Amino acid sequence: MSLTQRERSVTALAGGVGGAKLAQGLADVVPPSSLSIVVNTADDFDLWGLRICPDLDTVMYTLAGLANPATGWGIAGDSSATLDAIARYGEAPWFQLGDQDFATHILRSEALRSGATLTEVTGKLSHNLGVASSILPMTDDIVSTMIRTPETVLAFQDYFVRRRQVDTVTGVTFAGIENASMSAVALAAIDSAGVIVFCPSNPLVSIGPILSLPGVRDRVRKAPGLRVGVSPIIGGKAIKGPADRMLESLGHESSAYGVAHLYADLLDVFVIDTRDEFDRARIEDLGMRVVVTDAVMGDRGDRARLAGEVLDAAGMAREAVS
Ligand code: FO1
Repeated sequence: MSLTQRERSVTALAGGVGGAKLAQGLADVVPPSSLSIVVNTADDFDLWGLRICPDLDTVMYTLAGLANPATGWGIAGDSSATLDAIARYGEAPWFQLGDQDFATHILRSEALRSGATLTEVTGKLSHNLGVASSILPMTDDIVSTMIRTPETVLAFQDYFVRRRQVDTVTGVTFAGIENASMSAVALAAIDSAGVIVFCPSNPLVSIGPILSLPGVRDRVRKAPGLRVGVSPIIGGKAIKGPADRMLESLGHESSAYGVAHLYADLLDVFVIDTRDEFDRARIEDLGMRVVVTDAVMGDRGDRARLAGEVLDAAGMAREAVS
């Protein structure tokens, strides 16, 4: 990869643990002033008067080197005295919030109540944790993912955490999206990026809300940067979470191809795992280049390696079109 390519600014679209892992890899190979991560906020919800932003916090803790390696979310070594005390009052502690994690929610909620935007609060919190790249909430408005099942409609974390993703998903909607707008800084990050990276996040409930904000899909499609996606599905299975079952129950293929198909109008390059190489031609027929590599991210070295390959792929694609 040429130096000029690497020096170009990179904007990643991310949500969930897979997104945070690649974001950390990118942070290891891209100068912080050149890296923005636009994060899904449609998983956010209120609990005990606090605003909880799981995807923002997962990215923030991961980039700060604080994330719990066992779960990918929460803070490593965090204790649960507060949650235990809440349970003593008879409240069911269905959502695991550690004591240190509570500090984030308390300070964020207070700042939001005082009139700060989520973008401002996230900037301050991540700066204080030593994160130099820009973590940008997709919007400062409230958008909430709703999951339709054969029986009912569930708020996202009721489906995801409280009910452990046991329900068949028959529909996904984003309440509030029509009146929401992408923040000005996130829009600018998309418009100015040399490379836009679609992290290996759930395409339906992590990247889906970002692209569903009014005008954003079109904006990404017309952005001057190269668009590179990384498949969150390997060998037909989600690396983590319910993306594979969700894809199927919503009528898509649970495969790298199925994800590429959802992004067919957007991507210049799609990065897939070696196990999916057999599908290369079918994905290329969707109109994108395919790069085959080891797409599983274990340790930090793996994340940086994959991030480097994503940027290399963008360089290759640009050379191919120029
Ligand atoms: N995920 C779980 O599966 N169970 C939890 O109890 C849980 C708590 C939690 C607390 C803070 C946080 O930032 C994330 C947390 N997550 C938990 C992860 C989160 O629900 C999901 O990773 C995302 O919303 C899906 O992208």
